[in-house]
Amino acid sequence: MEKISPHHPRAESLRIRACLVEGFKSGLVVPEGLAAHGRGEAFDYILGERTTKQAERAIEATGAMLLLAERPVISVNGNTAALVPTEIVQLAEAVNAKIEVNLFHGSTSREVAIARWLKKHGAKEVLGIDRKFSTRINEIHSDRRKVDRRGIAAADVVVVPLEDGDRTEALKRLGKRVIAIDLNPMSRTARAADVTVVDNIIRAMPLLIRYVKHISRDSKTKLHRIIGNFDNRANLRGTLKFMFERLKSI
Ligand code: PTJ
Repeated sequence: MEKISPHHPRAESLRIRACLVEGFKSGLVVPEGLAAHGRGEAFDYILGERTTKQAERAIEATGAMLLLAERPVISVNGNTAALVPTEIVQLAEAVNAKIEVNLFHGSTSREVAIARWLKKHGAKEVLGIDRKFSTRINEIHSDRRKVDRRGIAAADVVVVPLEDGDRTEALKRLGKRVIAIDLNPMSRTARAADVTVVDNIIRAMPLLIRYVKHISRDSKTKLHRIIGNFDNRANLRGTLKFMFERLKSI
């Protein structure tokens, strides 16, 4: 990876970009993933590249929902795999979730490369690869319709980081609870999800793992209360207001 001076004023942003470029070169990320990252960066810039109060609230609700879930699944695409492989594995272990590769731009070789990469980072099992367990969700109108019988097809809660719009709505129609991580609070995914974490996945994942550890011994009643007190629409409105105020102050 190209050396980035720690003194560069935008060192962290350059480091994240370099991760994606490496991911692209090694066959994890599609070219469209680089464009998607650029869109995310623009929103992150408006957020001040910080985790907002609203994002923290959504992260807490995410932790509670995952701990209460019976069959939670973390869906992984190219960008997510390139940016936070270790954290995906740690979160899955902390909440006993399955990890499934699910791609918008479907490709067997990329699925295999992503599964291999996640295993290199400690994942014991990665679903979405073995044709034997493959099934379809017809309501989804992209390559993402191909899912694993043991994973997304059977899940009650699905985490969908850096997502395109169509799938969240379809998963909701199938009665699943959906948690999105998306820097764009106006996206269809952000609006359709039960919980939307509007934050850079790079910051959100370590924080989510910390929250999960913090609340993992809480009673089910307390976890249900955290979810009951969380209102995604109000939280998204709060995020938009935060962005608006920040733009005004700039
Ligand atoms: O690997 P694949 O084939 O599954 O494809 C992955 C991409 C990301 C290309 C695909 O899902 C896609 O086209 O997504 P979209 O529709 O561009 O949406 C991606 C969303 O993620 C956008 O709303 C971005 O703002 C957001 N985003 C980008 N980078 C980050 C992010 N959100 C959180 N953290 C980021 N680092």
